[in-house]
Amino acid sequence: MKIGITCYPTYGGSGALATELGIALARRGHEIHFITYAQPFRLPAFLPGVYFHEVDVGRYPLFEYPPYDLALAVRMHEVVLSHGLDLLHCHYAIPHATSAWIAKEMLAPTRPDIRVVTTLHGTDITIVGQDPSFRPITKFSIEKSDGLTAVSRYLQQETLTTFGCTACRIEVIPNFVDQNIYDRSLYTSVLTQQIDSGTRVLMHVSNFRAVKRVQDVVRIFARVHKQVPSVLVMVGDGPDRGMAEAEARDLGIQDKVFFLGKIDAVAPLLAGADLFLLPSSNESFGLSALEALACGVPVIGTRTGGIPEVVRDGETGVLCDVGDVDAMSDAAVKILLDRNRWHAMSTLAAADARERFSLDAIVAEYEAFYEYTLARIPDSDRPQSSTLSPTAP
Ligand code: GMT
Repeated sequence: MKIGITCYPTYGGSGALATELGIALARRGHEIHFITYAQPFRLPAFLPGVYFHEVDVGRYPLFEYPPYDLALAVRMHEVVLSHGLDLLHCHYAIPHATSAWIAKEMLAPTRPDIRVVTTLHGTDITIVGQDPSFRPITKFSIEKSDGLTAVSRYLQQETLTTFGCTACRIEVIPNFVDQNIYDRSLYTSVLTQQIDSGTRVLMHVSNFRAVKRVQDVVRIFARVHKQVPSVLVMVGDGPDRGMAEAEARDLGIQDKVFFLGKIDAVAPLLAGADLFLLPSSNESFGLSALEALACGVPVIGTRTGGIPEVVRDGETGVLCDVGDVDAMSDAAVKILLDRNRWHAMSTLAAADARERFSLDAIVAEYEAFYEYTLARIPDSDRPQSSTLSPTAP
């Protein structure tokens, strides 16, 4: 198949997943065209069968807000025609699914067979999609997609209930992890040069947005550090980094908290971690938690959204209520002080990630979903009342 993939190219779970999906599909013989405003951060310079088409918004003094969604639709239209794409796969509904719908309308006379698949990732439904400025267009765009997937059962249900599209068919295809990269045994910890062997490493990786509650990460660590010699490694950057740095200073632990900034390859870092902290207020899936589990790092997190579908509470990590910093730090201390329990959790975490979220199995699910979507009846033959597919494979 020839597939166009549109995602946010910057740091973030949806962009990471979309890029790794494209790379895996290319390895399986498909031709992949990334269509976005910058080279996706996890895409190496050149890979056979993978192409990158930059969306140039252009500048005009009248445009206080340059219309990226229109420029994207035009680029999608052009790439479909010039490369004969079969399908456009949009990751994150806004504005990608809207642009794809515009491109599809433009393509109707020449390529009525083009299909649009949209993967819902999280805040496109739970936050941005609920904003009154975007809600109607989010609902419209997802209903106009030929195929819809969500990364967790939680997100599937959330979409159905919050948008009230009870007839929508949304296939759950969970995120995956590449065990050839996320494997503790592949790396000698890059952290050991800086950290004593008896010191435990707690880690957090995110885009430091409000939903991640990065101050809670620092507060949990502060309590753990009082009882267990440890450091906190913070990977990533974003709007709340300053608040997290200030919290570390206020708590007098700034010399134990390392802010590393944005790092492309997190697996070598995760491989040196003892615990991963994810105290988010909501999380449709928690790809960073899955990457940690695959590296044998138990997760201390919140019992919210799709996290319980990824982390087995009590087995591969411990989940607590949002904001319950005491419970999360208590759980962390107990695991860190009991090496047998840590080893058991670490081993199970890696095995469970491998078994339930393997790249090969989940990429094959996407392939099957593409084939199913391409084989469906054309729009023109579809009954007016049914905007979305009744059943998927
Ligand atoms: O930054 C992103 O990539 C999107 C981001 C979001 O805010 O929607 O992440 C979402 O998609 C990831 C990949 O599917 C999930 O692992 C994250 O849980 C999800 N984030 C939230 O739901 C907050």
